[in-house]
Amino acid sequence: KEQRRRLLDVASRFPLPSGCRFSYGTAGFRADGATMAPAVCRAGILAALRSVKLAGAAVGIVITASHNPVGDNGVKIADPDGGMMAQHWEPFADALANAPDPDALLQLVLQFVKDEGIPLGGHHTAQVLLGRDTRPTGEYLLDAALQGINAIVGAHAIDMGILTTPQLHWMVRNKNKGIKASESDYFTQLIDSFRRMLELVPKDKGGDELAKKLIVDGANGIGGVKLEQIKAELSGIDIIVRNSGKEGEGILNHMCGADFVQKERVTHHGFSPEDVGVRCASLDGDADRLVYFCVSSASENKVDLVDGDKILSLFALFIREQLDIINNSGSQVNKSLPARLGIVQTAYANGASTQFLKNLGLEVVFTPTGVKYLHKKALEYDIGIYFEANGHGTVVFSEEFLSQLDSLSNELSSETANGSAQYHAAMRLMAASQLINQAVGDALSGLLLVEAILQYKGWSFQNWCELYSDLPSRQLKVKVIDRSSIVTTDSETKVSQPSSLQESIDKETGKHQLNRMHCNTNYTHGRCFVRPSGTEDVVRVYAEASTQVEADSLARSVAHHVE
Ligand code: NG1
Ligand code: ZN
Repeated sequence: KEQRRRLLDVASRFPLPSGCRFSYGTAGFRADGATMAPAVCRAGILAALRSVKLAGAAVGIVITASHNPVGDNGVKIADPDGGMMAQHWEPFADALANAPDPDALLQLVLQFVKDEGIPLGGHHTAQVLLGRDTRPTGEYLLDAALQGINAIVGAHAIDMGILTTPQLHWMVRNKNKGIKASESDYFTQLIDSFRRMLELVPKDKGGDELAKKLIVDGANGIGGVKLEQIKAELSGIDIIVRNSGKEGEGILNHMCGADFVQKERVTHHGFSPEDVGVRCASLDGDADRLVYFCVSSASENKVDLVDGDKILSLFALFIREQLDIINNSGSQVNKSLPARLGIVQTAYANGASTQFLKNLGLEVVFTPTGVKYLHKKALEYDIGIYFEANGHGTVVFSEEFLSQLDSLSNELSSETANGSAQYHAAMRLMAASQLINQAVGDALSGLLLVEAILQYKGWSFQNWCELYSDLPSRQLKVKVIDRSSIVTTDSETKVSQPSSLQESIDKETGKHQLNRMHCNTNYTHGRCFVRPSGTEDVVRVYAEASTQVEADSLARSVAHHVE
């Protein structure tokens, strides 16, 4: 009775405006922040139910719209392992968000509780951790989420404050593992593991002063704020934060941030000719995306970009190198550590990166767009590295591998080998596994791992950038009446419906050959695919060809077929 009353009550407090339709897309619900309260409240109900279902394990809610404009907002749910909410709950999430009135909402919940066997009504408990980014609608939406959570009897909400998205995911994960989970624990882990990584840099490497200077574009979001808090404790790099979100610095994600520089390839607001040649990193509004760039020409404000694919390539090289040292060092200690290393990309990965990774003999697999797919795939390996081209990604280590690594390090340290290359390599992998966020892609932890690896290799930004050259590519957005009429298959690389569209794409693609310079890829024609976005009301078109002119024209002609 009490439960029913609470649900009816909360639903009547947040009526659904007519004409609103929410869909739990690539990364939860997103819309204009001012219209989001009903969906966020219902996400609160959903998160509490999820926790009840999972025997009271902590579940997370993040209120953010990531790289999208400041007026937008969104909400997504993190499962107890710190990853995205299990996908089989998404249809219920959609139905709940769109329930037209309190009665319909109550009936939906009761039916779902029954179908899923959620022990509601018993002596259950539930806990939900909440985090939000710096958007002005964040506080108001947080309140809507709290009301939703409190509508479930026995549910307990814990507001963790203003955080980066990956911080909240990390906290949920740690809380459920019964290990330290506060923000200061998060910072301590980053700072300590980064220091250990630097201690393991070979003595002949350590760079000059320029190599230590790093300018970080914080997208006027939360990432810059957090970095400012810890940068003094990060010895070994000299971080300058621009677009830090402070009063007067600019608007969230506007002409700045990882999405902007990755798509536009020009310098941000806040950068000047004086920055030519300096290594720069760019975060997105909630600091789960990271790309690097270098202002290459002051006059044309052009940049050299290192995107998620190249960050992934750097991580893959580093990890492979450490595994090789451990397994083939030929040192006096003959211990090995078998490890399945897997690379996970999406169709948006630049073809040159895929070829580079395959040439290294690495196993590369593809999933549809969205971290929920990439992360899950990466977990199938001992070490799984995944990145989206836009800069969202991480490295995940299996528990089993980590425990083998731990015992190997112990053995090596107790023998005469504690100064050996093998021991150092094992320690580097251990430190990297603690530095890089195991729950989700995290720009802050990714940035520190990049910096440590560049120092380890003694590499400049240019050395890294020149690992391979990106194929020219173009991404376009097309507005259509109903984007769901386009259905894709084969990890989104082919359109299955309408079938005539794929025929047109094939025809256009055939016209654009890759010239010989790029023929070391495994295809010689251009590449193009389209898919409906899961976060915006658009269809995305992606094209690659041998020149920028051709990539642009391929994308444009396919966009015409989509319209
Ligand atoms: P959609 O809108 O489904 O393409 C975008 C990004 C994803 C992911 C999500 C979540 C591209 C092409 N797509 O998804 O990679 O980051 O947003 O923020 O970059
Ligand atoms: Zn983001």
